[in-house]
Amino acid sequence: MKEKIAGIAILLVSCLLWSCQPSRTFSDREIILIPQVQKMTLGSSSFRFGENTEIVIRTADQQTIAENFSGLFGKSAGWKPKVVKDVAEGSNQVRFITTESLGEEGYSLDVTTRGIELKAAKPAGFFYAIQTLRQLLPAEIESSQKQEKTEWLVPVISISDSPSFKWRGYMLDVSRHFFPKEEVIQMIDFLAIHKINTLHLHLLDDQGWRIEIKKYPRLTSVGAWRVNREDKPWNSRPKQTADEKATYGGFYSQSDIKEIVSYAADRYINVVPEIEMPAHVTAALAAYPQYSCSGGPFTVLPGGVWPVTDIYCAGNDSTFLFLQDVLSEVIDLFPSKYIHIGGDEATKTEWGKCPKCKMRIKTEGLKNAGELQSYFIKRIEKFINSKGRVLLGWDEILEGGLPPKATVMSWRGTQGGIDAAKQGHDVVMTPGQPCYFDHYQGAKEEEPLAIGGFNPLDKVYDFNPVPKELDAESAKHILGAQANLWTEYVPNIKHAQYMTFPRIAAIAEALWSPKEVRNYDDFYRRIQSFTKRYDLMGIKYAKSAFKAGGKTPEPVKK
Ligand code: TNX
Repeated sequence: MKEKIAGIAILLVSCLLWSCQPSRTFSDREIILIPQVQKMTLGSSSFRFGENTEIVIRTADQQTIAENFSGLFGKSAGWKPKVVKDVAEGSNQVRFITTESLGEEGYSLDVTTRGIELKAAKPAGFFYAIQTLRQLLPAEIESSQKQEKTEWLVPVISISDSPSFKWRGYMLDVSRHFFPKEEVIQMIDFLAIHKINTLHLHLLDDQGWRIEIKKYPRLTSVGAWRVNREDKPWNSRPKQTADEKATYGGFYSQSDIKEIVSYAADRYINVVPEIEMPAHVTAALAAYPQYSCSGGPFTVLPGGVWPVTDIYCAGNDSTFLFLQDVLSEVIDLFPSKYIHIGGDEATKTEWGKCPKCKMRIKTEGLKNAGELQSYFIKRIEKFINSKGRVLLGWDEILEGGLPPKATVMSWRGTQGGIDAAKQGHDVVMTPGQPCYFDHYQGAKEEEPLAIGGFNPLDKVYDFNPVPKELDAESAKHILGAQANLWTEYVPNIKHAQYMTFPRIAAIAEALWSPKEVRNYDDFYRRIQSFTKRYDLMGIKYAKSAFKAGGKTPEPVKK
């Protein structure tokens, strides 16, 4: 009896202590979420995270999500909420509750003073619930140093949320400049807080081949390296001479790739590999010149050359066998449904001269070199489909007829995407304006040298991936959109971050949040506070985005 009373007393005292902890009520303006959520109702008071807070999960996927979240406290608070399985409901818990009705990526989040409930149907939904919860916590949660003074309060709030588009992408060109595995992994973390779910890696181009292929070791021993002309402007870099060694570059081993893919998967980011063909392949031809029309020799280009006429030979069956071998290894490494085969900017002068290509045009009954490109891509599509995957390509794959099951990435404006959607093909929108993050984001004179163009924050924010020209039926084919960071003018990861942030926040909101909650002025206010997280996470971002109120300056009248 005595023990029972003592037990009840302890319980009462600890309850009292718990509820006596100061809490506070948050105002609307303090809730800084990016991308903005679909619906939220803010209440009064708050929930306090503390050493005894438990995160209650049921499945292995939930456990990974919870452990990663708890790990943030490990650094910034100096303690970690314990992740526990299947314990009885109590106070001071964050509970994961599977709720079938919430779709692929949707979730709800209910915070009371006693505890937090996260509901989702799928692990991705729980992941996004946790990202929102993370943003409700003080920005100091992002710090890697112990924060003595921070109170880990979250407002009492009720949120229900799900994305508008299912493709929320970011492309990193790792060919023009190479970014080591660790830098890509860090970028994945930075993308994930914005609920970006696709990382497209542009793995090869004329200036470097970046992925180990076991059957063709020269692709990386030769193709990953170029002469170092980084001291010269991109478009005036002389080619490698006979007495020079190629020392500048790098590549991902297959084990690096596995690590990147699995790190991304734990953050609900699908990594889409791009294996360019038939053009933008000088690095491959430097290693294996036999797959060109002329036979070479070639060297990996240290900078820009235009046009590049050395492309794969479409008349030679061994080219296709080579590409199938490469794609087989790639497909084994990347679980992605989509395999990107490039297809852009193929200058076909060599095909016009090549006896094998001419023969192919004849035997296949093709009209011209344009149709030969379509033959090339369709033949590769058959192979990709035979492996259970979907071919994705730049909008040039429309020319000469789309492969029957292909998905199109529309980059030369939106027209390619409109045509493809009308033909019943899926589309990812990535028009140069405003999706190219290699373009300027502020006044030229004040920005680091960029390729050109002008895609400021407000233009990115206002992007609607669904063109007016599409009726409701065709509009369903627009999977979403993607920001592309080409890196001719981006020599290191800090510069890549500068070009990416804060514009990625703008596109993330354009792709996630419904029209009703989207408002540029409000976003502009939120993103300025949000940069406190960027600072604490060590993200370099363009402060220049905040000049002129983040609005595109009026063109100067002459
Ligand atoms: C066009 S977009 C390219 C890239 C360049 C980019 C520069 C596309 C499919 N091809 O090779 O890097 O412009 O903005």
